[in-house]
Amino acid sequence: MALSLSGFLAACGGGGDGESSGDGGESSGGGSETWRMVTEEVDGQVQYEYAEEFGKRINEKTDGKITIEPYEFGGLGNESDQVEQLETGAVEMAVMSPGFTGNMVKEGQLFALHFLFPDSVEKTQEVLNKSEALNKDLRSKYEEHGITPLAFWTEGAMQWTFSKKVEKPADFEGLKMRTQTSPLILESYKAYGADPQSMSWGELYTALDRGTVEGQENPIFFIGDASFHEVQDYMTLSNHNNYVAMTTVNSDWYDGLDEEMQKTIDETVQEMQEWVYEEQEAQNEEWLKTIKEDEENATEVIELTEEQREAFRKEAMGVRDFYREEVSTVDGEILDKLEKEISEISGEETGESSGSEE
Ligand code: 6CS
Repeated sequence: MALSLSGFLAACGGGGDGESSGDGGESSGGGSETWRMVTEEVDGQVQYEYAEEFGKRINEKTDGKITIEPYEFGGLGNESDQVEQLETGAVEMAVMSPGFTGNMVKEGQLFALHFLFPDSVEKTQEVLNKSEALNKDLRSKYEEHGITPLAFWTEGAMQWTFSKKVEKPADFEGLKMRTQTSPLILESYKAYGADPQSMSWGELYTALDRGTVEGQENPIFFIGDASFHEVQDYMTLSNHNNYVAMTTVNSDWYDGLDEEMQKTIDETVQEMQEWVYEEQEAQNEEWLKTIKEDEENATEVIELTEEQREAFRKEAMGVRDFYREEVSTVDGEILDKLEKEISEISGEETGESSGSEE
């Protein structure tokens, strides 16, 4: 995966089509505009498909006035570069993972907490749609950095892959685990005794192949599409967390749009919540089948029992205290509120054994 800075510079130079971008909604070329939307994934994967579908809908609703140019991962740099591009307004929109913004928005690291969201992906999406803690309180924390998350959505339950069998916390002892960059993700793996290190996913296939790292977490579609299963012998179905992505915009750019345009964007973002839920579900189901049937790159798929998951849950709970005491800048207030909302929606106490709802 070549990370092309020249692509980014070319895009900043106007993308070669003379159309406007990042100028607070002003247009050129007969009233037409192009907005750039960076994603952390490549063609065919959920985030990129999202950007294409979102662009199609916006283009139709604006009678062709607005064109959205989706960028694949690598087109404008790596995940951390993309955060910076949105923050500075070099791009207008981004699909972004909180796992790469932890050094900037400390509170957003709550997505790193294992066994926080309901076991059911559907209920998790319901929480993401309805939560005031996320859509109001956490949103305003991002806005302090010039980034507005318009929606949070799941890309599916997270699973683990390894070069060795992992079924209990002790199996993590000293295991070199790849994570995204948010520091709390690393803490979550230290709690199991692992030796985590962060890196871009663009380097991950090679790192797994060479044994630089021995394990990683991701939703199944991503494990399959990025071919991580080819260089890993085991996949542990742990459902230890949900992969959450955000539809984000540069705050100044968005605030500078007229009300009608903001409404069109907001409505489309809301419509897309159901669309992307179905997209991730279909991709995750399809890839689980494909990985299981791939005889050339055989992967042993281990489904953890509720008892086995409970052992991980126990070890993970201390990380919530760490978040409240060491990470949060508001004494864990957003997490407390989110936990209440999760309990109301799932009908369960968060953090206690809940049984599988799949
Ligand atoms: O593991 C990662 O870093 C990548 N995983 C997904 C599902 N999307 C993009 C992200 O960068």
